[in-house]
Amino acid sequence: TNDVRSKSMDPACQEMLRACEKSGLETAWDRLEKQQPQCGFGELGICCRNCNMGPCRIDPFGEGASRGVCGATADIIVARNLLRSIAAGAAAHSDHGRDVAHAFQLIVEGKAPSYCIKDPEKLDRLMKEYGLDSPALLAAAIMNEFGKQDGPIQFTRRVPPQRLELWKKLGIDPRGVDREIVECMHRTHIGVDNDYVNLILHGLRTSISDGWGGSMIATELQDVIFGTPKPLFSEANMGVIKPDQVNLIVHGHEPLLSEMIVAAASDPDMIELARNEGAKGINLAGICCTANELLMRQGVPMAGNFLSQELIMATGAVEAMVVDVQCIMPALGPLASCFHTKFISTSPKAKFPGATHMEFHEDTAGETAKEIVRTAIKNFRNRDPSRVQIPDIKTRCMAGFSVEAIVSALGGSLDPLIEAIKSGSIRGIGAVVGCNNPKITQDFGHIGMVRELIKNNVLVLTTGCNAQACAKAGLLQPEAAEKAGDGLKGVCQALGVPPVLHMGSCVDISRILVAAAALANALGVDISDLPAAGAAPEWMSEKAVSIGAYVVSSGVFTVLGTVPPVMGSKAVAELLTSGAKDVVGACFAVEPDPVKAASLMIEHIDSQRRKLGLA
Ligand code: NFS
Repeated sequence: TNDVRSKSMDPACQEMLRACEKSGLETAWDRLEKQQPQCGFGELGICCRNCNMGPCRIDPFGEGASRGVCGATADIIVARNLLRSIAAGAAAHSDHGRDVAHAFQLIVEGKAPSYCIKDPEKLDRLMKEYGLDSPALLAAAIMNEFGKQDGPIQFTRRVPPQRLELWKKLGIDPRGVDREIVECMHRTHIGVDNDYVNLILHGLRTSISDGWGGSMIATELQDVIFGTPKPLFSEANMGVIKPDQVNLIVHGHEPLLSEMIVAAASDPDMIELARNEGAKGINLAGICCTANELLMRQGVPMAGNFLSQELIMATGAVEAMVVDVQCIMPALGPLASCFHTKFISTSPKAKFPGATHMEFHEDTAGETAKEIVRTAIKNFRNRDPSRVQIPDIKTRCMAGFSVEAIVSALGGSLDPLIEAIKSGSIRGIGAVVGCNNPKITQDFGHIGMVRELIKNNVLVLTTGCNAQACAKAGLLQPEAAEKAGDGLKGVCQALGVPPVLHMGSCVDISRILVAAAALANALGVDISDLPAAGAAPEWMSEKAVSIGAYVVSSGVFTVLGTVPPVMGSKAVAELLTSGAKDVVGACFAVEPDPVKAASLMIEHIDSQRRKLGLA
C-alpha cells in the first residue's frame, strides 16, 4: 500500500493499482520501472539522431566526445531537440485547430448536417474581428491562417501593443502556423541552423503560432460550433462509472466526435436499445481533454486524467473506450483484450494495435456516433460481473469558466477582478496546467501546488489534466474557498465560485492568454507586468513544451515540475531560466517540489505587485 501511495495520490487510482497488481495487469508505472535507469544522454538532451552519420552523443562529463560527427556541440543538439519538441507540440494543437476549422467550413457550406452553430454571437464577434461579413469568408480566412506565408495570424493581434512590438522587434511574430512548424524541421536538419539562440527564437515563434494561432482557433471555433461554456456542476473520478449501465468512455481531445457521441447516447432509441440489452441506461464519461471539453459544455462527468486511463479500463465495467487523437496510450489495446471492453479508434491519423477502427468523418458524424454507441450497448451482455471493480469515489465539481463566463459572473467587465487584485484580496493569478507523469506521484504535484497558491490568495486558473486533478481533490467546488486565504475566500464566496477556475482543455489555455491580454490591456501594461505566473507541475507531452514556450513568449514566468531535457547544455538551460527574461520579459524555472514551486510563483507575483505600485 505504501507503494501505490507513491504512484498516485488519487484514492480511486490507488484502489485500482492494487487491483491491477493482484491480477497481474501492467500499467505505465510498471513500464516506467522497467525503463530504469533511463538513458542519461536522453535525459540531458545531448543525443542526436537527426542524420545517419550518427547517432551521436556528447559526454556530459567532458571526458569523451564534445561534438557530434558534424561538429554539433551540446548547445546545438539540445536546442535542436527542443525545437523539434516544440514543433511536434504545436503541430498537435494546430492540427486539432485545423480539423475544427475544416468542420466549421463544412458546416457553413451545409456539408456537415450533424452539426450546427450553437453560439452565433461569438461567430459575429469573430467576423467583426476579422473584418468579414459572412461565415463562409471567415471560414476561409481561418483556414488560411495555417498556410499563410507572411502573416499576420489574426489572433496574435489580441496581445497588448507592447508585446506585439516586442515580437516584431525580435522577429518572432509568426507568419503562418504550418510555415513555422515546417521551418523547425528544416532548421534542425543536418547542417542548417547551428546557433542555439537563433534556434530557440524560432521555437518561440512556432509556439506563438500555437497559443495565439492553432490552439486559439480550436477554442474559438469549438465555442462557435458547440457553445461557449457557462458555469455548471458535474462530478469527477472513477465513481462516475455505473455498474448497471452501459459505460461508454470517450478519451482523447477533439470534441468534433465526442459531442456527436453525447448526442447519440441521449437518443431515446439508443436508450431503449440499452434497456433491451438489460442495462439501466447509457452512461458517458470522459478522460483527458475530451473529458474537459464535454464537461465544460455538456456537464459530462470526468472519469479521470492521463494516468487514470488504464485504471479506468481495468474496472472491467467499460463497454467501449472511444478514442480520437493525443495522449492515448497504445497500452490500452492489449489491456482491452483482457476484458470485454471494445477499444475503438476513430481518427484516420491514429490507429492502435488491438483497436477496432470506426472511422469518423464530418459529413457522416452522427451516423458513426450512433454506430459506436450501438456497439457499446451490444457489448454490455459480454461484461463479466465477477471481474467488475469500480472504486466508489467521486467528487462534485464546478466548471465552465470561459472568459465570457468569468466576465459575466463579474457583472459584465473584468473591473471587479482588477479591483480585487489592486486591493490585494487577490494577490495574483496562477495558471496551473498540464499532464500527469509517472515520474511524479499522480496529482501530487498539481494538488500540492494549487493548495499552496490558493492558501496564499492566488486565484488559480486551470486546464487539462491539472483541472481533473483539482476536480478529483474537491478543489473545483465553491466550498473549496474555505481552503483559500481570507482575501480570495471572500471574493469566491461573494461570487459563489471556487478558488480554482476550470477553463477547459489544453487548447483552452488560449482562454488564459485572452484573459491575460484583457487584464494587461485594462491596466495599460504588458502581460509581462502582470502579477501572474504559470506552472506545469507534472508535464510530459511535447504539447506541454510548446505551451510552456508560448506562455513564456507571452511574458508569463513559468515553473516546470519535471525536468526538461535541456540540462546537457549550460548555455540553453541558462537562456531558458534567466536570459529569456531580458528577451521576452519572462523565463522558466524548474522545481519538482510543488510547495517550493508555488513559493517561486508567489515571490514572482509579489515582485510584480511591487513594480506596479501595489502593496
Ligand atoms: Ni494536455 Fe490534454 Fe493531459 Fe497533458 Fe495530455 S490530456 S492536451 S497533454 S496529458 S494535460
